[in-house]
Amino acid sequence: MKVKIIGQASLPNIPWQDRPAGSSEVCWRYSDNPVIRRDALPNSNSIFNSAVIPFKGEFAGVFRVDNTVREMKLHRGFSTDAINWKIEPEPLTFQCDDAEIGNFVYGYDPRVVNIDGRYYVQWCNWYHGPTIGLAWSDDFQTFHQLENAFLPFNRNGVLFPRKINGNFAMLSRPSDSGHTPFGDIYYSESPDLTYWGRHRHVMSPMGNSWQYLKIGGGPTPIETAEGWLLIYHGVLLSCNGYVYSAGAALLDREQPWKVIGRAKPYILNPREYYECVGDVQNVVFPCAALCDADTGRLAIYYGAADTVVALAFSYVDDLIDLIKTNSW
Ligand code: BMA
Repeated sequence: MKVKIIGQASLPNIPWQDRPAGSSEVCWRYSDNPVIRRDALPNSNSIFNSAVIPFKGEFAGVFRVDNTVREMKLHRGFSTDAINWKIEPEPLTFQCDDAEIGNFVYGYDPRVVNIDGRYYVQWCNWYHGPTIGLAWSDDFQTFHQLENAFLPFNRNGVLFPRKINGNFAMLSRPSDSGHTPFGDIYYSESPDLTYWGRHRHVMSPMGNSWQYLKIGGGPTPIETAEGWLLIYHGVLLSCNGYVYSAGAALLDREQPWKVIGRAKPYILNPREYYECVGDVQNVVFPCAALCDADTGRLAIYYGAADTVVALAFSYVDDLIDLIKTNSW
């Protein structure tokens, strides 16, 4: 391993398969995808765009479950190997001091991060429109909901795993109330997770590419000596609708709104059957990545076709090499 990974623990039990012989792909898929099927719960229509995290030597996660009423809920789950998951049939509930904020209408696309030993969930939360919901838990049992980070309309809230400039830091993607046909990634800071400011522009879509229409942050950024490794999604509009792919970028460690590099090719795009066929065709949507600091192995969890959760592997070194050698 060449690049030093910072602030991540050893994760010897990270799920892993070697890159298939003869493959030159920067990301390669788990051979038994999808890892979570759409009917993993008795009343699930689909389970996708979900977040997992190391927890007490094993793994925990927050899952997007759209039920057979087509309500969008968040469910907690646990796993010993991060591949076989026990997802709780009942949706997650949040303790909240403010009944208006705690009135859960819908939630989707969760991310989970550990900051100083506390778990924080970020999700797209309805409050007169989609915005960024936040909650914390010390034990994955009781979840305390905080104020929404921003006004509607916003999606893809992604906290950094440590404070930056003494503040909590988050990426987000201001949007509109519908299937937003635009979108840049922004950066914001907060001293207390209630009041957000120091808003900075991070990056815009890139014309004439897989991400020309809109982009949004994905898994929790991974700190390396070279910068924050950000995996994100990007969208193009074809004559057959939106196509969601994933890419990689490197952001400055202390000023993450400064982009050091941005790989030109996507790292993952919809091409397997379960990515191309489902409730929404042609979607790969990463929301979490496990990382082993010793080897640089990455296990990337992504929603496929808005229907199932799939898993792909890569190396931190390989993504950073790609960013450095083939960048915009
Ligand atoms: C986005 C979000 C995601 C979804 C994607 C593709 O706007 O709603 O949850 O995966 O569209 O439908």
